[in-house]
Amino acid sequence: MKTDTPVTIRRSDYAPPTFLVDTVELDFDLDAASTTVRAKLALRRNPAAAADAPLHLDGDGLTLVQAKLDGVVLPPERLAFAGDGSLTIAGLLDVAVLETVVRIAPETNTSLSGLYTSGGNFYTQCEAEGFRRITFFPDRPDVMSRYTVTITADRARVPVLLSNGNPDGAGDAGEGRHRARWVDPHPKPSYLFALVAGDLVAVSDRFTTRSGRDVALNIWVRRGDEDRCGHAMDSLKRSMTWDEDIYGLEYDLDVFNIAAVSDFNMGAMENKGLNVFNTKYVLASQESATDGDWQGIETVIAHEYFHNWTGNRVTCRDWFQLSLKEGLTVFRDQEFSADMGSRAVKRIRDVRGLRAAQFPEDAGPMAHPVRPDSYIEIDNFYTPTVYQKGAEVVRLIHTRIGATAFRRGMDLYTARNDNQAVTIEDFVTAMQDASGIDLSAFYGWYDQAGTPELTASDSYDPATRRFTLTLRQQTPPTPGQPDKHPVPIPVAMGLLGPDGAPQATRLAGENAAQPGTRTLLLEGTEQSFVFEDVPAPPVPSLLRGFSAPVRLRGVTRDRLRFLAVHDTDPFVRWESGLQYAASVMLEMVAAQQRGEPLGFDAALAEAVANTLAAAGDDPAFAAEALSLPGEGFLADQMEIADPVAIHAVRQHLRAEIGRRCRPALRATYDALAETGPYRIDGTAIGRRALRNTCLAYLTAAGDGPLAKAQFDTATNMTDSLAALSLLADTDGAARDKALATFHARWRGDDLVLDKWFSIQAMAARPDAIAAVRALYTHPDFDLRNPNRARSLIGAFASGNPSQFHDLSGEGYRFLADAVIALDPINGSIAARLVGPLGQWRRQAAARGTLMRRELQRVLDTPNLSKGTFEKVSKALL
Ligand code: 0A1
Ligand code: ZN
Repeated sequence: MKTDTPVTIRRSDYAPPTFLVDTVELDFDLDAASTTVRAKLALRRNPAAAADAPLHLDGDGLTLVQAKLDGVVLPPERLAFAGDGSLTIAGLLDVAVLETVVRIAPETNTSLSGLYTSGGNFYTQCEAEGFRRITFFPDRPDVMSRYTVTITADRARVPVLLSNGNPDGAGDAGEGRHRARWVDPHPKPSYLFALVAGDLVAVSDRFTTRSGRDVALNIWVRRGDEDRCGHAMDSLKRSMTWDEDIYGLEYDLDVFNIAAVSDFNMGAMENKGLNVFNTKYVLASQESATDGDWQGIETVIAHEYFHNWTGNRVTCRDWFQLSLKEGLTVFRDQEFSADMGSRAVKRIRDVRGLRAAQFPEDAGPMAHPVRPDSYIEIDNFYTPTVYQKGAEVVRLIHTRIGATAFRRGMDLYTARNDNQAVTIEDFVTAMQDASGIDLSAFYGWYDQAGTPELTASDSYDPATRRFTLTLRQQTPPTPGQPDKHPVPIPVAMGLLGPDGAPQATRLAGENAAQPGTRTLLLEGTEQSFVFEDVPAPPVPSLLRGFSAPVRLRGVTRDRLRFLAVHDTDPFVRWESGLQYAASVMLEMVAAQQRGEPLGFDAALAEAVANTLAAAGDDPAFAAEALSLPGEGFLADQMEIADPVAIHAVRQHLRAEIGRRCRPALRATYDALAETGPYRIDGTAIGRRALRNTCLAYLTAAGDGPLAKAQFDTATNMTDSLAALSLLADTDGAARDKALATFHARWRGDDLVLDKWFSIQAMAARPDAIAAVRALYTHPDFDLRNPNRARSLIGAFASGNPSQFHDLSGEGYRFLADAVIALDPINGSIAARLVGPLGQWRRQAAARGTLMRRELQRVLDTPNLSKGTFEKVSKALL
């Protein structure tokens, strides 16, 4: 039996709130089984709303004990409850005070939205719509209020009581209980409310802002984790300095608290003055954290800190504007990380990530614009499109108007919109006003889904010495958007002479030639650019630095090889090598499908040899250049993917390159052996990355003992895990022993144990599905913990394509079983994990049918969460 079909919320239906809430007083009497929340709201009719409009309060799973309006208890007939738990009260004066008392049960809250417990401590998560699980409130971001919070709890079991803003007194509450008060002077939307309470310890430091404010910095963790917070604290201080230096933005409270929790749905949350973090993005030590973990911490700490201005001081009017804060804040954290390390390598990694997650999303059933038109469950729209593509769109504007005008635009944006809930128009307008450049065409990037395809063609006329470059764009249709319009595409480019030397460029109509990179702007469907005085047929280098999130077509293999060696732009050098390899590999996939021998393109071995020879200059870049296109990237290039053939080709190539380049790979591997103390700077990380890339090729070529030796002697998690993941793909005793050793050593550390689950889930062995099913019932597996659920279910479905797509359909069945089991526990995570089944249109019919059958089985499950319903029903359309 199907319950109510969930409602679709549309952007075009936006209506302002009927009442504003100027101040909120919250009083929590904390108890894991039954917490009492008293709320006092100072209400004021919104001048923008009708004079007789009723008050609408969201609520979800709340037990109402009492409601008083202007001091008088409201009789039940004044309270109109709706099926979704919300409450409407009519007949209010223009100014009113509402007091409510509700009960909630944090310890049975497995959704991790609202107030919940983890390891006996209390945490909240309110974005996007969790505050309504704490108290009755107009839970929408355009209602901004000043909060005062009082927390009372058992002193012995809950010694630490935290909320937003600045502390404002604490004291005894009798009967073994104590109390603390917090005042947040800044008005904020309810999604930024936070409470953290429990038996926690702080790692503390201080920061003095540019204008002299002394800020206490605290990172709150479980006892025993104190010695793993150093990197998070350093990253925080660097972020604070960077935002002052680059944007003139300072912190605005006396304390900045971060609390780490091991049960958390996402990476972290920017609650005003009290960020809550997944432990994964706080805790790190040499022994337990990989280089990826160190970098992830730096990025996420920066991201949440930067939200204090882009998100908190200036927030979103409604959830359709989510990218207003997320796209902009990702852009800011990307730039921060680029400034902290190698800009080129950072850009390569970000583009890799965009293509791995966002491009497929934009070509699948959940494709949506950066600013969506509708949603059923907003949790489903915290996506690579809203975050990463949103950041690319901000970058397009940055490229278009230049860094100086962009900074002026940011000043204007924050000054005009401070303490307001605004829209993407307010951002674009500020950038336009600051630059004097018409940016109206850029709304196409916000409102149109799908990845534009950019095709380049050119001709050279020796008689006139003219070179004509023609750029053409086209965006494929996406669900609900059959017809697409052209969008403005900045194409950063240069020309190389036949000898590979960079050439100055002069467009027809210009007086002088310009050296270096210049940016062409493709505005219509097709446009030709004529370059004058070109002495010989040049090779164009296009989309330098990945100047637009598009798929570039039409570059020949010869040119790719040429650009990979000669271009001045490191991104294009890397990209050309990657595209060359991808083109060769896709041809091999076709051969594999026809049952023909795979062969080998000697140019690939040559490229590897050249890269290794020059690797000393920039090992991090070399590691990127040596990494073959991933299986997902290749699948995304194919109309109908063939995950098994892709895997076979990639393995074959790795082994072949490993064999042909063995001496050079081995020499590099040996030369990069760690000698001095462990460091996590860019150079040290780059050296480890390159060394482990060499190890992967050598292992693929049959040098098994090397990985075992590295595993046995590694002194840091990066090297240990790199070796273990290679061993995990092999057969035999060494594999089992290494996995057992690793488990025995790390069984007490959740974050490392997640890696142990993931490595096995991603091992491309024929018994993978059975192994994953066995791990699902392992005593250390816990479906309720999002990190653990992702480490097994997500890692298998997204990180092991050849086994997930096994023709038996058992991989699909496992995923559907897990989603059905998880949905009633945590619908938000279940909806995220179900994603890979939605890609059935990109698989051959035999697989597609099996995938659809599992989607249907999920859809037929009674009481499915709104989020999972939305993902599955859209996938089946
Ligand atoms: N605003 C956070 C992301 C976030 C979103 C939802 C959450 O719970 C369902 C938690 C965090 C960020 O961008 O970091
Ligand atoms: Zn964010």
